[in-house]
Amino acid sequence: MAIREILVAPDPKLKMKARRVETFDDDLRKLLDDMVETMYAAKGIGLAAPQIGVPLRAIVMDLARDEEEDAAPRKFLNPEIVWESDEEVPCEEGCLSVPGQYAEVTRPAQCRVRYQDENGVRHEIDCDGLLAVCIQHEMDHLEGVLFVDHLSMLKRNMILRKVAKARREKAS
Ligand code: GNR
Ligand code: NI
Repeated sequence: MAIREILVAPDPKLKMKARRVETFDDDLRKLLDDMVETMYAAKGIGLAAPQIGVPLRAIVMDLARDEEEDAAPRKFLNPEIVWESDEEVPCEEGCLSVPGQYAEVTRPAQCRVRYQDENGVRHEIDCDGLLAVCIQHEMDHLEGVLFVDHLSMLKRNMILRKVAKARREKAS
């Protein structure tokens, strides 16, 4: 396993549409292991492959990663939203690719997601609460969309400027 570098906005690779996973082999499972390790190292609750520069429709998630022993990483390949609620809820979101910045995003409160696991087996799950928020946030990454793209241009630019400034200060 290896910790990979997480790309930070405005990296153009974060804007690309990811392609479907077609081959469920050891290379894919190794990628997913690296994603899980990278997510834990960064203290995130989810990570999408494009965030480490891999343009594949692959997501890992662990909403309960506070207790080390209870580590229960979930893996979602080729996820598709097959239903979403009319009801929407606001949630304060952050993103490992937009470090240190948080803003309220409104999304459907519940959704049903069809996906494949790391062996290619198909599943469907009903999501609500933080799981619904996180899976929609991760699926956005597969379309090249960041949470800041859901905000007004004013708020988005303010956040992206802060990220760029923090980055310049870190580099110097
Ligand atoms: O770690 C993360 N926390 C989070 C909090 C609220 C809404 C979404 C997220 S996902 C984020 C990790 C990340 O950037 N995944 O793409
Ligand atoms: Ni993110």
